[in-house]
Amino acid sequence: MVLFNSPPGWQLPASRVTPEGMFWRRRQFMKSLIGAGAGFAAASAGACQRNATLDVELESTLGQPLTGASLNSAFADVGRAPTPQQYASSYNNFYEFGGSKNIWSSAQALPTDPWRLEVTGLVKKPATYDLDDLTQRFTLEERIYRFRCVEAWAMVVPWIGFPMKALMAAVEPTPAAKFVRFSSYYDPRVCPGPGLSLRNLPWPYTEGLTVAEMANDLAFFAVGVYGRTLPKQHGAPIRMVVPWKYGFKGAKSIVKIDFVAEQPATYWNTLAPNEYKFEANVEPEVPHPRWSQAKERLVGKSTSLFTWEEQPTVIYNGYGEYVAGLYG
Ligand SMILES: Nc1nc2c(c(=O)[nH]1)N[C@H]1C(S)=C(S)[C@@H](COP(=O)(O)O)O[C@H]1N2
Ligand SMILES: [Mo]
Repeated sequence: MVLFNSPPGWQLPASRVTPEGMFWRRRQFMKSLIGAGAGFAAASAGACQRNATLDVELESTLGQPLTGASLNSAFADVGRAPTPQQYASSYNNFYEFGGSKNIWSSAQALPTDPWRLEVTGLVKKPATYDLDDLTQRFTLEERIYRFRCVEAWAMVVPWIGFPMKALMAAVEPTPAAKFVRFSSYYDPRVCPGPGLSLRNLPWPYTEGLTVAEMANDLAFFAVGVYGRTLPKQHGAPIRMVVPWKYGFKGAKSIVKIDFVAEQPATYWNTLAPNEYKFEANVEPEVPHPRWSQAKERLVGKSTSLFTWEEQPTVIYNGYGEYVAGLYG
């Protein structure tokens, strides 16, 4: 069966498969595609557009309509069509719910209502937001962003949410705040993790930015995608989106945001510091220790069941005009 045209090199020998690499376990993924059925055949691209033939079970995970968010025209065109949602929302990384890409159904165990997001640390006005606050306290907008995983797959996603700097304005970081730590939901009774072979992982999943990065125009909190509230597999009810960085920087299902003075420890950087840098900007010239970053493979294509389209990787994932100044 030829669902994949896999270029040599990205089917890693099992001995070299590390946590982030585990999602290339292709068999498991192929099973998920077959399970999802014929709906994958006639995919149509487009923000806020869902396919009538979307798999029913997958469709039941896709969240509630989220209206009133207008498309920000500065982030409407990335030179590529949005990835059809049936691909983006069934091909995820969320290690709390399994080590494969096929976690969309197991992620439904994530309890999102009630939700508490605590913003604390070096701020003048600490705050706690509940589920309704996330969609009501800040002005929501839609932004179509490129997305690039460190493992070289890429997509284009119409997120709905608000700029991180709007939250910063609400909590007022003090001058002592230099970094921000984002912590994901974790409950060992709910999150089976990626499997028995990987124990003692540094849960909860944490990520971090500098305060300057967080204040950048691009840095975004998503509470929705494709016109609806975030599905659990994408990190409901709120996740980070920092499109000039590799995907692992975008912590999902955030419960805590801490403004701190020193660079915080983060999940992947703790596990494998030479492979997953704290900064983790998309840089085609800087190879991952185990593979090149010069090219990327686009997830989903309308003409076939599933194909990878290869494209050159772009510095800062195409967002240099916004962020290059941060790294002088
Ligand atoms: N809490 C949590 N956040 C996470 C991850 C995770 O395993 N747990 N995976 C990261 C990685 S490696 C990627 S590529 C993106 C994938 O986001 P998506 O599944 O919504 O496309 O989520 C990131 N955020
Ligand atoms: Mo990733």
